[in-house]
Amino acid sequence: MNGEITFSIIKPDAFGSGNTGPILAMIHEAGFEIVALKLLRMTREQAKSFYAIHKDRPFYNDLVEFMISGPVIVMILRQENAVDKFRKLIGATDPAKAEPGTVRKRFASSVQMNAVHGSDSDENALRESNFFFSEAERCL
Ligand code: FUP
Repeated sequence: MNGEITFSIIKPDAFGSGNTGPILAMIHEAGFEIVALKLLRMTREQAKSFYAIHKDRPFYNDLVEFMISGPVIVMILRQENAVDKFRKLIGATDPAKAEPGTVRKRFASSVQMNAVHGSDSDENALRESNFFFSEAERCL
């Protein structure tokens, strides 16, 4: 995975706790450039479709309800090897297993309320970016 973009969400828990500023600062300090960003509240249909890959998992319905429980910030970020570098910055899905200094270690409270999303492949980075942003909304 050595593409230049990744897609991220600051989830309702982190946005609602006022942690957007510190998280954006960590993203900036890690060398990412913001290519696109917006604040929105996902519809249930959007959240279901975004997480469709998990639709048969037992946590799917709760995850969808959580993701629509408040506003989120969606963004496209750029840096060399963006996907891998961003996954390293955010840490493990479960904050109890996340490395010290990662976003999830600092701001996540559970596997579900884990503060941020980061794409897991170049292919998904593209798919997820296209899900929320038109070409005209990107400052490439
Ligand atoms: P990640 O790629 O780190 O976001 O993690 P996954 O793709 O494994 O999971 C996607 C999302 O599902 C996670 F952000 C949180 C949620 N999830 C749960 O709510 N419960 C679980 O047991 C596993 C994942």
